[in-house]
Amino acid sequence: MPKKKLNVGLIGCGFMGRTHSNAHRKVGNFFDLEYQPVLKAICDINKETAQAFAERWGYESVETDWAELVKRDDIDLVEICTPNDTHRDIAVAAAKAGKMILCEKPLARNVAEGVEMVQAVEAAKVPNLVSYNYRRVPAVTLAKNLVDEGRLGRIFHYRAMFLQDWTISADLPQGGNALWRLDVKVAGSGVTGDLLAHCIDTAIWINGGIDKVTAMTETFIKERMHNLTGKVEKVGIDDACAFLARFKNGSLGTFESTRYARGHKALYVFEINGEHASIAWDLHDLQRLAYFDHRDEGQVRGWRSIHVTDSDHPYMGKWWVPGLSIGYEHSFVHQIADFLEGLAKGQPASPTFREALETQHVCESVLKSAQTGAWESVPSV
Ligand code: SOE
Repeated sequence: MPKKKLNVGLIGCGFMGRTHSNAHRKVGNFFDLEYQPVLKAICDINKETAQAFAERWGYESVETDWAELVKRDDIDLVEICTPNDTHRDIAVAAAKAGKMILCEKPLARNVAEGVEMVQAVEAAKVPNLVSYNYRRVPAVTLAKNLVDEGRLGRIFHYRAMFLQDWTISADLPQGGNALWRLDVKVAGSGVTGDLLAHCIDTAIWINGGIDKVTAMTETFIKERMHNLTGKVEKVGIDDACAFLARFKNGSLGTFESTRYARGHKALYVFEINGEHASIAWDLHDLQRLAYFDHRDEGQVRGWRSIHVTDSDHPYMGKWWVPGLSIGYEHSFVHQIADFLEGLAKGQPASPTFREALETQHVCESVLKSAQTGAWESVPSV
């Protein structure tokens, strides 16, 4: 059967533009899907950048203005891989133009923008998805399945950390290409929106909603040169954030993120402790899931290290043969595979904009609590 074509218009030629483009190129080779993505147009404000990207990844055409791209009749799916301050405007325009949308995380800089985005996609009834890719690492999906099967029993604790060390130097400027994550006007927040958002998304997905949070944040380097103005300017982002959470299911959460953990480049870890069993996962060893089951026979009871590469593990039957690993990039392939499968079945892939708004609410409550010093209730979506 010939596949239906899904014409992709991707905006943003950075790191995320590459992960999404790579996923589109691979997905049809490994997953049996009704739809085949076609790399129709790539957009970047810099024409040379867009042209070089188009050549490397095989895009058919180039745009320098996202507003032109979202209007094109030959585009079905708009992918937003640009800095956070552009998400709302692109998504609202794309929804009005009737396009499906895949947006990089976090959904927006804040809840107000996120709400506008949810309203736009729901009014236009267009399929939409936010790219929280770590959900689709097979070991993380397995963790979710084990919890859903009830193997852990009642959950007592959920703890997660996302640690990096790339902004420790006081000489690092803020703003502009690659450094927009340090500019609060563009990013909306620091580690809370950039890194903890991943931890919160995974936590809500696996352990359910969060009721209340209490947080502390710190900005260690108070001023940095701004690349775009050439002036030394106040730093408005949170460099580090730690918060406590009470989940709706009665379990307790502890979350920490920083870009000042010397030696850690991208250490995302989480652990869940339940009545019968515990689970732990580590991005640096992403193919393994640690599992401890108290019901095992005493003499052999202990932490198992499950190598999540067997054909009956999530997604793994689509790849090589049991025992052979896949990695970070594949979480994006799985994401687009799920999106396309959802399209064929008329069932939205998760997290939709509305679901991702829940994470945005938690981030906003965390930042509020860091200012008020009080416990803050997380509003429901
Ligand atoms: C920041 O350095 C960053 O690239 C995040 O923006 C990504 O979401 C995370 O997956 C890796 O780190």
